Amino acid sequence: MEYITYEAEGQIGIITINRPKALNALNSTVLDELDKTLDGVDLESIRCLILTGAGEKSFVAGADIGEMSSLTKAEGEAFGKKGNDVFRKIETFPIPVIAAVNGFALGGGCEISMSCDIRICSENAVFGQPEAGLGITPGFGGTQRLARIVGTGKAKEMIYGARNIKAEEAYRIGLVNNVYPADELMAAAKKLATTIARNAPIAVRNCKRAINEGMQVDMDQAIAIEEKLFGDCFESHDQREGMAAFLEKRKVEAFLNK
Ligand code: DAK
Repeated sequence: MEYITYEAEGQIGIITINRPKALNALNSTVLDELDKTLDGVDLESIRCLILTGAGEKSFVAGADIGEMSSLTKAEGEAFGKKGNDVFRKIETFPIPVIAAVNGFALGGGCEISMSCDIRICSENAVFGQPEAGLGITPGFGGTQRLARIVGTGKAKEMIYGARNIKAEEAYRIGLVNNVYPADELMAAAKKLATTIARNAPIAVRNCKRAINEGMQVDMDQAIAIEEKLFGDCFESHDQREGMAAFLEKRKVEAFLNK
């Protein structure tokens, strides 16, 4: 791969967008490689993913403006679909994905972080949707996900005004869960991923589905979704072991993802 690196560290997979000369901007090749990388994750052994950007300055500075500048309407739509498909793949990926935002997260960069389950960032992170200043709308789900995460008022202020925000404000409005000194970010991401990976994998996957799918429907349907996913955990090795360990006042021996 030219622009993506993938490493497995125990039960954690780390995907790095590695195009630092363009501040990790997303061109078609980056999107294709990201798609292939996700397809290649070994879901038997990996229980949580971390997505980050190479270098100290930028997570992802957006979709590639050079590549987009001369697109026709049809090509623009196709580029938008390519990005949206990959971002939905992240959002619906069976295991949790943590965005470790190490600098600029602008346009498509903010959008890809929002397709992850959890965002944490470095103190030098900057978030924003600058598209209105470039003559376009956000095209990788920004109008939808930002409004859902921070509320419509804040999302509209940021998107209409093409206003970037710094890490502290992103924390205050709930766009990120925590802010760390830059040199502590990856350790914090790995610690969080390890905490998640320690829990029963089928349960964690079902929790992700319950939250994501339940948030799209009314409460009656949402509760029905939860019921199904709750029921699905039973008769599994991990449910039996988790409950037996509690009743026998011992630690869980191992969750086996079955
Ligand atoms: N695209 C391409 N190259 C980029 C880039 C980007 N988004 N961001 C930075 N670069 C490149 C710069 O051109 C420069 O390259 P060289 O000149 O060295 O060759 C290199 O990265 C370093 O950038 P700077 O020299 O500008 O670095 P600074 O520290 O001075 O500034 C910056 C950093 C992040 C503030 C600045 O680079 C910047 O403003 N970048 C653009 C940020 C931005 O506007 N991002 C949003 C892009 S729009 C759609 C699908 C998707 C989208 C829309 C529609 N459909 C088709 C439906 C998404 C749109 C976007 O994401």
